[in-house]
Amino acid sequence: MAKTNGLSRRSFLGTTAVASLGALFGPSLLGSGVARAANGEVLTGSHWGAFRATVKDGRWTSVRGWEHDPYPSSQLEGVMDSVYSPTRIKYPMVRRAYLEGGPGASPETRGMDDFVRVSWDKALDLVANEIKRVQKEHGPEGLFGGSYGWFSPGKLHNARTLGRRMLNGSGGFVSHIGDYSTAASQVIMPHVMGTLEVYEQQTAWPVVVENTDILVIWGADPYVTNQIGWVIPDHGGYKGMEDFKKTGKRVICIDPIKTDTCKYFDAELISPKPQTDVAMMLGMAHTLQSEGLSDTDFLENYTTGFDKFLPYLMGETDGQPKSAEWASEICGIEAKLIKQLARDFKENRTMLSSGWSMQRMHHGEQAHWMLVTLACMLGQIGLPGGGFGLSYHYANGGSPSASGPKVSGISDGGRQESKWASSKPSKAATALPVSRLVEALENPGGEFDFNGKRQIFPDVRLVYWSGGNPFMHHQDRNGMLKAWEKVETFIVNDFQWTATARHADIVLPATTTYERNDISMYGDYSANAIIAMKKVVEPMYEARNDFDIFAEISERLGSREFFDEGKDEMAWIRQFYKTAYDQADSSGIDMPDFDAFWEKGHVLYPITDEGKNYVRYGDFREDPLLEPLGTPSGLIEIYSRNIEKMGYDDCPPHPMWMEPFERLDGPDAKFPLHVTTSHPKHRLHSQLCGTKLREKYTVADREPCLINPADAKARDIVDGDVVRVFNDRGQCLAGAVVTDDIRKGVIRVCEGAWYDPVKTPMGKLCSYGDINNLTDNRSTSKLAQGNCGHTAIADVEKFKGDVPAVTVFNTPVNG
Ligand SMILES: Nc1nc2c(c(=O)[nH]1)N[C@H]1C(S)=C(S)[C@@H](COP(=O)(O)OP(=O)(O)OC[C@H]3O[C@@H](n4cnc5c(=O)[nH]c(N)nc54)[C@H](O)[C@@H]3O)O[C@H]1N2
Ligand SMILES: Nc1nc2c(c(=O)[nH]1)N[C@H]1C(S)=C(S)[C@@H](COP(=O)(O)OP(=O)(O)OC[C@H]3O[C@@H](n4cnc5c(=O)[nH]c(N)nc54)[C@H](O)[C@@H]3O)O[C@H]1N2
Ligand SMILES: [Mo]
Repeated sequence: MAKTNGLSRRSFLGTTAVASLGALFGPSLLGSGVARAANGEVLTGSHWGAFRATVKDGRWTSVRGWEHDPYPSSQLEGVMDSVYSPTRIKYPMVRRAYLEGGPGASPETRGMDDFVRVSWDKALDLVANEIKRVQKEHGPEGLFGGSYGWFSPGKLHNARTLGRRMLNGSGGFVSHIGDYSTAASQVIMPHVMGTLEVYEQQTAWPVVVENTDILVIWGADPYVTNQIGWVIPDHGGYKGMEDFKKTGKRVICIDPIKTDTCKYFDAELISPKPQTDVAMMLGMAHTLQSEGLSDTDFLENYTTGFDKFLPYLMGETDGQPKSAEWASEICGIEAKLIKQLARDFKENRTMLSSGWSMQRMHHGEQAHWMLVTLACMLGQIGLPGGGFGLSYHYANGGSPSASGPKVSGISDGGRQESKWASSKPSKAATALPVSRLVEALENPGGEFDFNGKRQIFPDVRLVYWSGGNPFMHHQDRNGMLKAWEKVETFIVNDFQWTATARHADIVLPATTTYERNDISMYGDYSANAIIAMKKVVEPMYEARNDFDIFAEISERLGSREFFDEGKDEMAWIRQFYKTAYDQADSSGIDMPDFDAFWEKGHVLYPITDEGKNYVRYGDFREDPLLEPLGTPSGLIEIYSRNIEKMGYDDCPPHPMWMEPFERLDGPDAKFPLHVTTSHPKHRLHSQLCGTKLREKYTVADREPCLINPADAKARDIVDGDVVRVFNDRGQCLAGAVVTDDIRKGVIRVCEGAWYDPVKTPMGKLCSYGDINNLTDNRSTSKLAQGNCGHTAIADVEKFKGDVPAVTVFNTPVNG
């Protein structure tokens, strides 16, 4: 898509002027919602892409994708709207009960109390004094500062790292390990493949387009999820998909839902029962083996432990061959089709690409382990366009890489040994597997397993969150709320009144990405540009940058020098650029100096031939001895001795079908429908939920609930009805979308809808559609301790009685 660059030098001058005025006077003088008059277009970046923002009289008025972006996200309109959303937090706020009663005051009324506006000084004093108190009384284990979440992609204004830096400079804190995205796979894959696998570059799209005969998209919706990047996405995955589509080659989607991706490719759709993919893969593996189609050469030369897996596959260990017929009973796909797919995959160059939903489930470790095992039996790993890929759907995996240098970013400062040593020593874990915080609150001092280690839960009293939304992202909202009562003080930095902010004791208003200057890479995998993330408008209301908030707190804790090293925003940005500039210099790449870069707004690197021709595991295939994997054996581990040694009852040493604690039609299933909690097309989790993008998708003012016509009819539900989705853990309302796009027996309510609790005659429920009211806090297994966001069964009914209003998009009282 050719676009012209309509940017004049003049408009850049205009925006630079705004930036430097901001730097001179700071937010206090230019804030209060009155941005300096600026006319022109600013290039900046976000999780949704790079874009040009038009500013008129200090107000951001329109947005368009960067001309180098082949596929700008349709969410950009919402990004602009988020700055002006009525959900913005305007001032520092303290929960009244907390302000009056201090730490631990009536924790059970969090989320219901009103807030009191306080001055920045008062708020920062409260925060600093409380950090001091908790660190003194309880040591580092008393304070959780992990702050998981999708904060801004800028290298400086990284709310999570800045928060940790502030805490590292004082008496220490408990952090977290892993993430909600790939918790199970990122722990099992290093045992199997020697790498994280989920965050690695994929065989490049041009190679796939040329060589792949069958593209399998297994439990993924790349057309939707590639909109987003951890840094600024380049959207090269869309170009790859477009080119593949043009070849007319076969695409198969294995998904309970006819996804946008499936529709885009006009792909064959195979819809197994959710959570049964491992059984289906075993059925294919059994077919390959019994029909003499397994690639014995590949298994022999590149893998270890197939001999230990085989007796399980053939039923010699448990009397149950994992035949296609056996699999069919579990997954609901005809045995004939399972067998035919196995043969087709063998006969054709097949790319088994998989998303991550299948590992965000109970026993999620097994899914990708079994996918790898199947790929080994097919023997195409390391061949152009063959094998498996776990990141084609994320951040545009497979978008060919450039080889330019990368900018660095702010660090968390590491442990300040002198400060940490002076605080109370503790035997508790210094970092929790990220989704285990609630368990830690429930069971302080209790033991838990994690990837071969036995550890102790810390006794957390204070939780500080900046850059994430745990009252959206964590499972089992009601259980979580109960556990949270143990928290004496809950501090949140955010720019909007999320459920997390509403449940906090102290709320500090942060700026959005677009109200400050920053720098970042373009393309998570391609890394083909550096973008100057210029400030678009001045901070609204009393919002401050997280950097300045933490610097002020550090000042009060006596560690400001450590925190900011005496540098301001632009000095840090210059420093990050310099790391790239210096590398470029030594590798002979021509890069502009900082001022020229800042004025132009970006540096683009050319994509290399190496990048375009990249084949994942090509080197390993060529020479497994010279290019061994990072596993103990140097080979792909179908059987892991390390996992065997751990002896976990919920994670055996080779992949196995294991019943999740609940599933559709599973043994003792208490509810008749599976709930899938996909990532939303028009949001990034909960981000942009408070914007006008809602007009595009809400039904009866609520989050949509996809339901099959047969399931709807049986419940007398019609399109547009307000429905109640419920199970034993919780309930929420949603708006019914009756559609053949979803398999019978499955409903979909996307994650990320804002939690809006109300009391009704039916009990407490979320009136907007936060599906984590229905999910479960249990972990995937002792190995990875990942979250099970996609394991939930429930029922649905038409909502009777007075429909409660949705209030979560208004600011709270006094907010
Ligand atoms: N049931 C179920 N649950 C799930 C999932 C699922 O599939 N099913 N998916 C899981 C996954 S994969 C993930 S990654 C998580 C996502 O969980 P989160 O990353 O917590 O979700 P976001 O909605 O992106 O929340 C980011 C928050 O950071 C704030 N923020 C953004 N920029 C800044 C900033 O500069 N400063 C400050 N202070 N705040 C900022 C935003 O306003 C927002 O409130 O959810 C998980 N939860
Ligand atoms: N637009 C948008 N893009 C995003 C995000 C977002 O919030 N919005 N979030 C980003 C983040 S943080 C992450 S981690 C990734 C998430 O990427 P994924 O984890 O891959 O995304 P999900 O939406 O959870 O699931 C993908 C697909 O799996 C299907 N599925 C669910 N259960 C099963 C099952 O049991 N078997 C099979 N075969 N399929 C199943 C769903 O119907 C869905 O189409 O997306 C990233 N991209
Ligand atoms: Mo994620």
